Amino acid sequence: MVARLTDGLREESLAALPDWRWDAERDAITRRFEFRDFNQAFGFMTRVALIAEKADHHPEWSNVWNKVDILLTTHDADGLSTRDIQMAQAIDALL
Ligand code: HBI
Repeated sequence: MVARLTDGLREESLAALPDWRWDAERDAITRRFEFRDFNQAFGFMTRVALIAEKADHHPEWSNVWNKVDILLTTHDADGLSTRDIQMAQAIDALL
């Protein structure tokens, strides 16, 4: 069972993830990605999917043409956990 991040740890973690926003209602982090076209966006989603499978930690996401919106939260913690922070870092490293 992974623990939900405390307010302090969340603020500290988000300081290192400046492109992500905290969704207080969901206790989740979100980011919008924009690519040249659908092909680039879908290629990105494919790479994220492989990381998610390997980490056994899956995003909530949507795609409209060249835009991909990702939300990360941990069902098992009923909120934000270190698994979401690690996943956000891994996703940003794909760019
Ligand atoms: N993905 N975002 C997210 N949160 C989880 O808690 C989670 C998951 N993917 C798989 C997973 N948990 C499994 O470990 C549990 O459902 C058993």
